[in-house]
Amino acid sequence: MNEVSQSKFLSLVLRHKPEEIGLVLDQNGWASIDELIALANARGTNLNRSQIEFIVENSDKKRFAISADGTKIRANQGHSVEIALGLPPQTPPERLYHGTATRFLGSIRESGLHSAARQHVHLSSDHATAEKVGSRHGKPVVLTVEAGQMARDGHFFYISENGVWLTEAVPAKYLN
Ligand code: HQG
Repeated sequence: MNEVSQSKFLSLVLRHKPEEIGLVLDQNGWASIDELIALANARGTNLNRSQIEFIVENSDKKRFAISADGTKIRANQGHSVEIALGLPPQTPPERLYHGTATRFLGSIRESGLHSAARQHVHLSSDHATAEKVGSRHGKPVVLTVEAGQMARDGHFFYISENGVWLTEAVPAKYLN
């Protein structure tokens, strides 16, 4: 398995389906690295400690983090499994961006942004990143989110360890 497939495998088991290999995440999303390697190897997925460290350090989006004591790993964001990242609420910049596909616009105008299968709506502080995220779904369009106003109105924002802004949902009135 190459580095990209290994990274996708880590996303699958650390964000969405740990049960697929029998892995258990703690309430903050951490998994034991030794256990992860043993379970992966047991089902024929080649993965070792140095490959994991390479992905954590070099993945383009810094998707994963290793705990301070070096024994555990978790995904920084993107979860569909219910875990608490334990991030403190942060004051967002006045505007944040969300990239989506043009075909979703009608529904988004009606019901705002919801997190679909994930735990949070993902927002970027820059337009270019949002455009890239949107193009994963089709013809991209970038929506501006009035994040400052949302925060003043009592909505919470968090920033993941890899710099993605997260919030539970964005009501349509804050979108441009
Ligand atoms: C859309 C990647 C219809 C939403 C990226 C999005 C990101 C609606 C899709 C991270 C809607 C969900 C997350 C509504 C939202 N009606 N469609 N009311 N509200 N949507 O993949 O933000 O490479 O769950 O616009 O970089 O695209 O995996 O979210 O198009 O940070 O690390 O529903 O995934 O990171 O799609 O991407 P997703 P996303 P990784």
